[in-house]
Amino acid sequence: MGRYAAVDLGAGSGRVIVGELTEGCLLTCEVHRFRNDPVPLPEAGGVRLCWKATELFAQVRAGLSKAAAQGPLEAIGIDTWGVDYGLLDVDGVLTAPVVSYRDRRTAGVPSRVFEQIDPAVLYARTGTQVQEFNTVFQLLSSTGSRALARADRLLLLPDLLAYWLSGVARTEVTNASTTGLLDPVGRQWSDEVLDALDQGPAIRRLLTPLSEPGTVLGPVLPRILPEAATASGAPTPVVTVGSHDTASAVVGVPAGGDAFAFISSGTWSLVGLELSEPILTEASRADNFTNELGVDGTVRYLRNVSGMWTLNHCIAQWQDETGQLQDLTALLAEAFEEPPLARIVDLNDDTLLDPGPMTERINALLEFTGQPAARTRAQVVRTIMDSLALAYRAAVRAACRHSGRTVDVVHVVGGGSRNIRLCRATADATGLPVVAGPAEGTALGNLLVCARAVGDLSGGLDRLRAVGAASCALTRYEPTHCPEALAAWRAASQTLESLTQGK
Ligand code: LRH
Repeated sequence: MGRYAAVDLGAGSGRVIVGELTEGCLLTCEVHRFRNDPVPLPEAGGVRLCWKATELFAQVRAGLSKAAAQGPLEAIGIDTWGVDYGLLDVDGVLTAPVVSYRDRRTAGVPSRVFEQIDPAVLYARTGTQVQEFNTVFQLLSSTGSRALARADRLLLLPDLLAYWLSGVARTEVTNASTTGLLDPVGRQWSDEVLDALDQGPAIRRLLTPLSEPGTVLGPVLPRILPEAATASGAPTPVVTVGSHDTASAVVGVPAGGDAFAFISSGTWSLVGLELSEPILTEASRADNFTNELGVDGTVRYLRNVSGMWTLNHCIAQWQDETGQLQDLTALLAEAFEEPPLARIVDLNDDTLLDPGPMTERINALLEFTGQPAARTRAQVVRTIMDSLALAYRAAVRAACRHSGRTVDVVHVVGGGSRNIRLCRATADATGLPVVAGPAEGTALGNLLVCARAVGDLSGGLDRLRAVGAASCALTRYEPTHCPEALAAWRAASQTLESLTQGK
């Protein structure tokens, strides 16, 4: 029936995926993939880790151009990771490179901000978990900079790419909910937070109007991408989707009903529940939950769990040290020969946040918490996998506790859904069946919302998810019933709790 293009940018790689709607299924095909590595750039007084924004745009164009060469496109939707943004001057030109959220310019900024606004009030107004890289902290870290003074508009990354494609500057609301400046109840910028900050007026004047997912922004500019056209020959419209990648991933969860937990498993694992209202309690804040906005008025109540980031950097380290490509499947097989739950670390520990060699940092954490060192690669990988499954268990249980909801299944979408051993461990750790797939859940969610935005699909999330579920192969993992194994997971979860207490 129709063809749509999803631009899905992750912090390690980007892709353009075409979806074709036929007989109630969305058939997807990746037409372009590219690396996305931040680059350190000198700046007065230091070095900043930056995204190559214009190069990313060039790759997006190249991918869309390939997609358009294969047939008409009825819509283009863009999603990326959250929090990062570009600043544009009155002429629409970037006033500075787009800084990566992994840059440490925000170190210590939250505590300075809390002199202006009480963290409890900030949470009650925005529902956003404090992470140093939240947009609000990034902005306040560059107070007084020329880039900020010369800026006329702030556009989050997917909105910036959409602006470069269509000339229309809007802020899509699911990604706006990662800024720390949004009121998740009214789904509007939070006047109360902006009023409380010294820099509030300077920030407010940069913010553009908000759009919900599924809004047609406008046709792609013919001078930017002349080849992109619909079946009727008009320039392809750029539409807003869940432009925060996790929001699109949650649309791509092949669930029926609402008794499910989701894990969107990529560089980060985002673990939580889909709710109709945010939870803004002190208990929720203390437990590091965030209320991000979802498609169709929903709230993604979730916790960020790091994990694959740590594993990926271990693998890169071994590759550098040995000069040999590491085979993840073989590493996982060896790791799962090791005794289970022998070592546990808090994967969200600040010391694991920076890129670079990881194994020493993991061993430092093990030593600090009185555990045996992980001496082999298999032991390191097993430590990460067990710790990740435990972190999933903790997040699912805490989300249920805070929301009063019960769930009967955990859906794992994203690259991690291909990791059979992790999926099995997750089923055992949570005590719930795990349904794994689709691995490209984010692109699928993006495409489903594209199709609906231009009228090719109708109905709510249930309907979109039914089409999504019919479009991919899923694997189900049942949890163990072995009492000893269950007891071991219970005991290990108490260890993890003691490691994370007070953080
Ligand atoms: C995952 C993600 C996550 C953010 C992080 C910056 O890709 O969007 O939700 O916290 O990247």
